Amino acid sequence: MAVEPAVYGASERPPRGDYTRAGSDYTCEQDYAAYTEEDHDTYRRLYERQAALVPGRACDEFIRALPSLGAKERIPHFDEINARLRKATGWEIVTVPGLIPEVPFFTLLANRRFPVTDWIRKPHEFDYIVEPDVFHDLFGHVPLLFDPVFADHMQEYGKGGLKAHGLQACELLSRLYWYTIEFGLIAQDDGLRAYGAGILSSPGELLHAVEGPAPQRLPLDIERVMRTRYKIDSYQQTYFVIESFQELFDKTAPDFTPVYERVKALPEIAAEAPTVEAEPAT
Ligand code: HBI
Ligand code: FE
Repeated sequence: MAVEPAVYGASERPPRGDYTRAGSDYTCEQDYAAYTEEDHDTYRRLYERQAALVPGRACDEFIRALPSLGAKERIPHFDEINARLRKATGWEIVTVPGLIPEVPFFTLLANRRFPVTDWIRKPHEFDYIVEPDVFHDLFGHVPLLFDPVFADHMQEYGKGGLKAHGLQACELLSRLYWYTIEFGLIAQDDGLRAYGAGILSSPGELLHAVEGPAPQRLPLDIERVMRTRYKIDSYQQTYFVIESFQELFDKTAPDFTPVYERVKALPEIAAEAPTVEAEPAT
């Protein structure tokens, strides 16, 4: 059954990927035969570059689980990753043609199924790509699904997404996703580390986020995050830092219904807003 591609953020372009392959839940088969030698070479080069940068910059849980992705010199078969992932945390990855709408996306997460795009960027897009491809989805997101606490958090996020949809609060919840699962930082014993997939799959953003002088790094505050807009076409100027995945799990466990009501009544904060907001004159 053919389905409509998702509309992502403010982007006006139609997403790439062949959505005629997708079933009603937006999943399809990994089209392994469609990969060319150039595609495998792109994956190998992306993996090699990024694997060299993650020591000392990615969180311990990520570093430990990275080998579980398997093949580095070619695009892995998702089935092979699933044999290990199911055993570790009961999660599995499923193939999607690209970005999918919020409700099917949240439904997959709520069922411990993580959607992974199967196509890979072209060589001229090696350094920058707007939409997630198989390298971002696998290298960025899948290692942490091997961590039990993070894995449970992702499922709760999916359930929360379905609830937020009914409350017209998906935009607020997607900011939480953005500033944690995509661009989150974690303070570990030996220093600041990245756990967000958007950081971990980008060489430039990894250096900028973890050790760059420019961005502001704030402790995770759910309401502050939900008020903060984000930019999809530049490095982040604001990151939110957690102390542990348990903190992330605990802070996102409460019912957000009253939080959404409070946040909707408050002004938005720009992506680059300074930490200290101007005090009203008294
Ligand atoms: N679809 N394949 C895919 N991957 C995503 O990360 C994704 C998506 N659809 C919606 C979506 N993310 C966002 O709405 C998140 O903010 C929840
Ligand atoms: Fe992502």
